Amino acid sequence: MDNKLKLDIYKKIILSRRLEERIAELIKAGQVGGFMHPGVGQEALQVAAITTLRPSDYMLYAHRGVAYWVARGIPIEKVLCDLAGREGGTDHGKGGVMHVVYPELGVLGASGTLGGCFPIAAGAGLSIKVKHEDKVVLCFFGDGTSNRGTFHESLNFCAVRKLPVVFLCENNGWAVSMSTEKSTAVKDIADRRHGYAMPGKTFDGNDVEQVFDAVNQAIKHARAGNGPSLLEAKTYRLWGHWIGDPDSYRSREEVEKHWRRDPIPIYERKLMDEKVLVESIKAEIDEDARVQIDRAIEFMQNQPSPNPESALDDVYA
Ligand SMILES: Cc1ncc(C[n+]2csc(CCOP(=O)(O)OP(=O)(O)O)c2C)c(N)n1
Ligand SMILES: [Mg+2]
Repeated sequence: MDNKLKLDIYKKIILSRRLEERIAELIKAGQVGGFMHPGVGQEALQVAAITTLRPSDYMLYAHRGVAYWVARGIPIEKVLCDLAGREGGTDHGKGGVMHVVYPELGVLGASGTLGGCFPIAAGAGLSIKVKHEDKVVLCFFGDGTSNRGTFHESLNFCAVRKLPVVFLCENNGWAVSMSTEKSTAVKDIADRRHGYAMPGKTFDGNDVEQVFDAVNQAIKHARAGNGPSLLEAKTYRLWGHWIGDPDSYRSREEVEKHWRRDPIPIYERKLMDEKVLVESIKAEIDEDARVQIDRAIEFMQNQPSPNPESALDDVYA
């Protein structure tokens, strides 16, 4: 990773965190009615992983956080319009943030029915193979989602057909109020790769370089025609499951312990030690994020609601 790439990743992580903090304020103040699963604590992993893709590749995001879209380069004002139900959104404000779709950058959306992402990723991978395209698919999913039956069907299919799909589990320890320990027999979800004879590994999802290296290697493997991989990034959801979640199912000590592993100060310290980041640039990056977010919120607030007569437009039938 060169210094430019490191700083670019850092900027996107900061923009994601600041945007989510503002979204939480807007929702709590009743200024937007949208629903949102915050990704605070998981930004480093999402940004570093997506940075390994080319613009022509496909990705399916999981339901948590804004960093996927920031990392992919979807204009943040569009995402805010999706959240707020305004015409300027990627889906004209009709699908909410669970359905941000941006085909220009291969963003195929998320599946509100968790586990729906796996067969969609397999289908995208199959289309690449049939059309002999030079593309790959990156499919994010949570630890809880890994226990759906579609996981088995899709990973086996991708392995048998050697499809260019990288499955990346964001293991944040919880699925709403169900801990991974209670729901999942294996300690490391990537161990399931042995059942599908595919490569993969478990790594620290709060360490930008570990994520980048592991995902980059799996993406290259897929691009070279060698088939799918199963990766697992260990991370933690630092906020509640949704904005407003009373979060009463975890101890405060547990959450506190993980705040000490917040990926942002970890990466900042690393970049400062390497002299890639200095206090003045850090302040500029923060200010730039604030300006971008202010502009995007203003754009969103000036957008109309979608016309009710357009409700059935874009519906496939
Ligand atoms: C099939 C299905 N079951 C339940 C839900 C409700 N639900 C939404 S998010 C969530 C938790 C998912 O946990 P995980 O996959 O670990 O992702 P995380 O929320 O931790 O990021 C659940 C149960 C759903 N959307 N779809
Ligand atoms: Mg989870």
